Parts: sequence; structure tokens; C-alpha cells
Amino acid sequence: ADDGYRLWLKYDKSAQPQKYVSVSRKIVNNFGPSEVIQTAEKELLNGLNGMLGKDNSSPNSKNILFEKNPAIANQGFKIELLSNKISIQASEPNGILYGVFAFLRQIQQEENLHSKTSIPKIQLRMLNHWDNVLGTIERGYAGSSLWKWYELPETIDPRYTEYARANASIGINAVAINNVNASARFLTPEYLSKVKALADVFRKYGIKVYLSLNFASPKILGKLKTSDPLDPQVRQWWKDKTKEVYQYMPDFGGFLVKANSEGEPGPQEYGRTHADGANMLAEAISPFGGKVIWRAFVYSPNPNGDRFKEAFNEFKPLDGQFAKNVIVQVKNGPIDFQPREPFHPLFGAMPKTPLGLEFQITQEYLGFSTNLFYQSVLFKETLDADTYSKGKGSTVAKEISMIAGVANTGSDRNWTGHLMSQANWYAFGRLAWDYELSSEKIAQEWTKMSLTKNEKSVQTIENMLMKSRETYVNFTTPLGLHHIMGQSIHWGPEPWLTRSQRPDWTSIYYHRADSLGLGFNRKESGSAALSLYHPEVQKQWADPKTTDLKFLLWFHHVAWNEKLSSGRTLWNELCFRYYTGVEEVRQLQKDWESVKGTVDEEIFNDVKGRLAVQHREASNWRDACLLYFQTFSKMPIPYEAPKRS
Ligand code: GCW
Repeated sequence: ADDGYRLWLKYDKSAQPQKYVSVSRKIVNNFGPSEVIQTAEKELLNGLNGMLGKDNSSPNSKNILFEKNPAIANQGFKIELLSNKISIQASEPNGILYGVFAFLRQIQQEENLHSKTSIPKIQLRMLNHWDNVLGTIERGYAGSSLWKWYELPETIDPRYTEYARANASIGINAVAINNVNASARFLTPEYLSKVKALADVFRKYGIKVYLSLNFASPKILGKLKTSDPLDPQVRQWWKDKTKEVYQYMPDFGGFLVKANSEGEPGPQEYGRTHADGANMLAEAISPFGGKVIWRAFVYSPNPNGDRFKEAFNEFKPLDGQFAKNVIVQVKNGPIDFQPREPFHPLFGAMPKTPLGLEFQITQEYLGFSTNLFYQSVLFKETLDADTYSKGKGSTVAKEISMIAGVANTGSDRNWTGHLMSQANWYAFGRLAWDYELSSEKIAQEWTKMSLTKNEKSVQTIENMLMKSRETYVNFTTPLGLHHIMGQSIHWGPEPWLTRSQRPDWTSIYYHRADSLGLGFNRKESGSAALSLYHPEVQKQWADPKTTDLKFLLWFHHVAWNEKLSSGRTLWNELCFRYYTGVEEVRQLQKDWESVKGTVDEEIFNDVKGRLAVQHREASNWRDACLLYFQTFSKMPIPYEAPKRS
């Protein structure tokens, strides 16, 4: 039985070894000595021995050479099949390692071996862990943290290596290992020595470690009276601390900072700007070549404002003021990792500042670990969105210089809770490397390597994955609804939430249901958030008659009996979508039933169980939302709920 532990790195015996008789087990390293190259050798041998057997007696087999090729930019690679050798080339050690995994993928998927050159489009590809000092994970649904702080640094769990391999196999080259709601303790010698132990493992896989920091550390740890970024003592404290960090980890990546956001400390407490705060850290870290990643996830509790606009209003005026080694990390959408959001208006709007794009792989608003939600489709929607900043074709993907995903990993044997959520980790890495890959292609790769090579089942599972995002949107937040989930239970509905610690955490703030209709007017006559976008983008969403129904209620308050482009009234369309969503979950269950016998039985049963949970949850969403919205629309629901079994 398979417990999912091996992820997509299963190197079981190939069913078609004859296809690969030309591949020898002899590896010649002409690249030069490096720790990462040693890893590449080890991984290649391990994969080949597993899939093709240790013995290689074929007289025609070709040695595999690691070679230096300065023409292959960045961490890219070239695999060349020549008459006398198989050559894996790169200009950097990481490139060789990525080339090895790409080569192994060809055999894993039973493809004919082929030459291939691939250069990553985004250079910094990162996971953000929201892992805490005590071993819990904020918004983690797959057990507790992988990092066993109480055992470190003396005990090194072999799982750290397994984790690093998985990341390297999809091109991830950086990890921020602790929560952005950061404990200052991570900067103490006690914790730095533990973090160093992790960095020593990850380095072998070409992965750099970053730390999230608490902006008030000078006060908390340094016992200074202030953490004001313009105070000379504070600046010196950070310089000294940064130097200390680099003594532990000479290749330390940098700091990730959440400041003046959701109660976290920051420069604004002292009347300073985000740029003041970021630049102070940038100055401290620049002698070591490190980076400061400053998050733009900020908003204030203003019941009459629109949270949609706040990050834009705070950051756009700072464009041009950040030091060179600062990256501003922006969430994919303006609110908070909802099942669907329009792209964040900051993309394309800060031409003088390197921007990072942050996705949330862990499924905080996407059904935790009981719902199937293939995020590649969501990732692509954002990456492909056109900002028009430099004319047509200025996609979000082209506007960014780094990409981060909030990790969905944890101590569960299968890493991600829902087995199918492994596909989201995988897809994140693959798209970070090459955002032009299609979601279908990534789904196929993942399925073949992780679940089954049975052609019909691969097709079925690919279809399930591809449909799963829209299904989730349908039964939770169709037509552009957003942020109507439970206050603490983010996987369930609570559209009636009127009171919260903060007005902009309630549901009514977002859906604006009343006797006339539903949706948030963000045109000039409303919050005017739409005006933050390029005029070409505004055009797409300005008129409710022509706005894609996916985004309708993000921008418009629409009358209940308004006829939509689908031919149905808003109310009927809403009912239709909620009902369709639940039906689609039924269909996912049926589809999964059809792959029985072609995937591992333990995995089959586990996913089957989770799909059943999802069906129950989907029915709850539908009933809760429709019965609630009906108190405003006062219209009948034109469907009959199927009897619950
Ligand atoms: O989505 C919200 C989460 C918080 C998180 C915050 C953030 C780490 O509910 O748990 O805090 O976003 O991204 O900072």
C-alpha cells in the first residue's frame, strides 16, 4: 500500500526498460566539484537504479556527462542526446540538478528520451512556511510543522532531505522557514543554530534559507527603547544581528517581513513608511548580498473604505523609494487568497520596484484538506492576466521577479493532507519555473508520476483536477462573491456574519446583499477601486452587461431580477451555480470511482473519503448561502435539493 510519502519521486521499476537501454549508469562529472553536483549524481543514480535496475549490461549504452555550458543562462539546463553520450549541461550547479530531475521525469513518464533546453523564467522561486516556534503551522492542514525545533540542531530528521529533494525536483530554490507573523525568537542564537542545521541540509539541494522577522526585534531581543528604523541604535542593532545571521549561514537568502499588517509591528508606529523600514534592513543585509522581501498585505479597519484599495494606496506612492535589494511581495489578488480574485492592481503599477507574487498553496479558503482544488488553474489565471502596463501582453507573470507560495506541507505521512493537494505543490514549482506550461500538462505529469500510468485513468484524473477549481467556486462563491466564509472556519459558509473584531472581516462588508440586489459596487459611483487598474483593464469590468460573470459581483451591485448574459436572472443564475457546484462534486465522486483498481488502494480509499466529505460540505455551502440570500431576494429557489443520503 502506498501512503503517498514518496510524492512524485517514485522511482519504481519501469514497465518499459527496453526504451532506455542506451542509458548507462556511468556518470562522468566534467562540470567540476560542488556539493550540489554530488547531489545531482546521487539523485541520478538513485532514479536510474530504481527504474532501470542497477545492472546495465547493454553494449550500446552511453555515459551520462555533466558539463559546463556558460551559454545556458541562470539555473537552466540542456539535455543533449548525442551519438556517443548523454550530456547534461548548465552554467550553474543548480542547473545540472534540475537537468537531472528533468531527465528522470522523461523515464518516469515513459516518454522517449529527448533533448531539451529549459531556462527558468523567474529567478527566485520560493516557498513561505507559516511555521511557528511551537511546531504548529498557521493555516496548515497537514499535521504539524516538519521542523522539529526541540530536536534540532543535534538531530537531523531524514525527512528534511526528502523535503529538499521534492523542492529541487520542481526547481524551488528558496524557502522562508517560519511564519510571517514572526516570533523574534528565530533571531536568537538558540534558534539560529537550529535554522543553520536546516540550511546545511537544504544547501545540498541548491535551496537558500530565508527568515521571517519580527520588526520589533530591537526592542524585544535588543532591549532597545525603540524599533524606529531611522534611529541610529536600531540601525546598528540590525547590522550586528544580520552579521551574526551570516556567521551561521554564509549563503543566507534574506529576510521576509510582514509589517503593520494585522497587528504586526512595523515602521508606521514611528511615523515612518514601509520604504523606511525595508531600506533599513536592506542596508544591513546588502554587504552580504542578501535580499529583503517586504509584504504588501496591509489594510486597515475602515468600515467605509474598501480593503481592495489599501495596499495599492499605501505602496504605489512609494514606487522608486525602495533600495535595490528590496522586493515587494504582493498577494495574487487584492483581498486574501479567495477561490477567485481579479489580479492585484499593484501588478504593473510599480515600474521602479521589483515585485514578487505570493500565492497560497495551503488551502485556507479553498476547503482545507478535505476539498479537491487543483490550484494550477488559479495560478495560471493570475499569471496570464494582462495588466496592460506596457501595452497588450504585459501579463502579471512578466511583471514579477520572484514568486512565493505559502507551503501546504506538514507532518502527515503524505505531506499535504489531501493526497491530491500534492499536485498543488508540484504545480506551483513547475509554473514558477515556466509559467507557460499548461495546467493540463502539469496535471498529466503529476498524475503519471504519482498515481497511475493507466491512460484512461490519467485522462479521468486530469479532467477531475481541471474541473475542480470552478466546482469549488460554484458551490462557495460563484459570480464574483468573495470573503463570505466563516470567521474562523474558513472552509465553511457564514454569509450572515455581521460582527467581527474588524468591520472588514465581516461578510456583509463584501457581498452587500440588500432588497435590491447583490455585489460590491467598485465603479466610480461606489468605492472606485476599479479605477486603480489600467484603462484597458477597467474596460473589461466597467459595464455589468459585458463583465465576465466570473468577476461580476466583484465590481457591481446587480439587481436580483437583472437578466445576465447567460439568459438567467441574477437570482436564478446564483441558484443554478450553487446547485451545479454540488452536482459537480457528485460527478467528481463518480469519476474517482472509475479509477478504482488502477491507483493504489489505500490512496483510492483516502481520496474517496475526502470527496464524500467535500460533498457534505458543498451541500452545506449551497443551502446556507441560498437560504441566507433568499431573505433578501425573496424569490423562490428554482431547484429541488436532491435527498441527502
Ligand atoms: O489570509 C490571512 C490569514 C492569516 C495570515 C495572513 C497573512 C499569516 O488568515 O493567517 O497570517 O493572511 O497573509 O499575513
